Amino acid sequence: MRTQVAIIGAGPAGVLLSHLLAAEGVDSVVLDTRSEEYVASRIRAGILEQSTVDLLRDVGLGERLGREGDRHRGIHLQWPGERHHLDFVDLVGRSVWVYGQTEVQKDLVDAAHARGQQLVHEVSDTALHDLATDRPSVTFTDADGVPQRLEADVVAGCDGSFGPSRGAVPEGVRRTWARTYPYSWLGILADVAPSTDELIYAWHPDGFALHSMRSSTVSRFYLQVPNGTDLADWPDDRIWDGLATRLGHGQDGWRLATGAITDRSVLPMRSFVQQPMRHGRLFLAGDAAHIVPPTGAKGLNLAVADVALLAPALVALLAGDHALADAYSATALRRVWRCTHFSWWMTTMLHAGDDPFDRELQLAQLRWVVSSEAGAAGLAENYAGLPIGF
Ligand code: FAS
Ligand code: PHB
Repeated sequence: MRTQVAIIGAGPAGVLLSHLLAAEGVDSVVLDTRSEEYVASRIRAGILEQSTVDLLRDVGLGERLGREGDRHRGIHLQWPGERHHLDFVDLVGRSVWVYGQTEVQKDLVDAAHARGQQLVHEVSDTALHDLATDRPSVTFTDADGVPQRLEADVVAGCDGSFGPSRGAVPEGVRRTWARTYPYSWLGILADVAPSTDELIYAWHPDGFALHSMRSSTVSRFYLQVPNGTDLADWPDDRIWDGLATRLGHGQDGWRLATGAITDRSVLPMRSFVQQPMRHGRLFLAGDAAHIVPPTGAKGLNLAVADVALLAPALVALLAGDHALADAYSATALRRVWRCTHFSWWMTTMLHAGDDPFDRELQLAQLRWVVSSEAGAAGLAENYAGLPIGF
């Protein structure tokens, strides 16, 4: 097999990259260990920032998003007895959209099928070769158990936090930073109309809670739980009681509606950055290069921003112009570290620990953010997203 760009990973980063390359006449093949159905079914991100929406619209992927996406002006920040709305449009002139990653993935894959994109699923034994040459390749075993070699001009590592690409950067070349937070998120999907117009991020002494949503009939909730939490210890009643307490059920007449829980999972909270995001003819994008705690709603949006930078860099490289490819890692990492900081800042501000001094600091920071236009604009600027290429 031969192509111009071998893409490892058929998640949002990999399939969006193939879409942007195809628009410029560059051929690619996308590989994934999982089935197309499995990748499409993963419940993950829910919020698209302005830059992501603008990009998807610009490249012909915005039609269903425009019909089914829900534009939000801002978010609510809450702590016991108080709830404050931050209006991003008033503060920084940018919005966010509620449109689940599963929907983005569906739109990407539908477009891939429509253009005849090669998506090779259920592969195994993926390995990267000769990355320091101009003839790299990827070997793998296909779904029929047949060993394959995909020769390419470039390899794009879009294989998430557990793929082989990040490890293909030699130890002496790569540098990594990692932080594991002392709590996780228990996330649920529920068949119940949202009890709020826009997302509620709630600080509470029992732990953080988030009221998000997927549509007018499906809500998405998260609860801060200890690391290693067993879902068996959280029956439905305990989940709803915890959400009601932390989100302020009964506060100023507000009520939390409950419903059938259709999906539940525990998500550890991690920050991770690897640099450089390029080694020879290997380029990393998305979770393959960085992980952020989801408190800032940055994971998916950062993957999109990487690919928006990488696609034109690869098109130019394949035409003989190396400038954008040589600048890719440094340019991408500026945004990666900005989003890594913001995600850390939102996470440490909103998740109560046991230390009473830290709790007072968190409440003081929340009071400042909701009462100071500068503080509110700082959150809005980061949450609603910086322009691509920041
Ligand atoms: P992805 O992980 O989506 O895709 C990588 C793909 O590579 C996968 O399909 C995988 O099967 C494939 N792959 C792995 N190893 C391979 C190999 N050896 N060979 C071939 N293919 C291989 N972000 C938010 O903003 N909000 C959230 O609420 C949120 N919740 C999340 C919950 C979970 C459980 C996880 C894991 C992530 C969550 N994220 C969230 C972050 C998430 O949305 C990611 O940022 C986003 O999926 C990144 O997209 P990709 O970089 O394409 O990586
Ligand atoms: C979600 O809806 O899944 C979601 C929303 C905002 C976040 C994290 C997750 O910060």
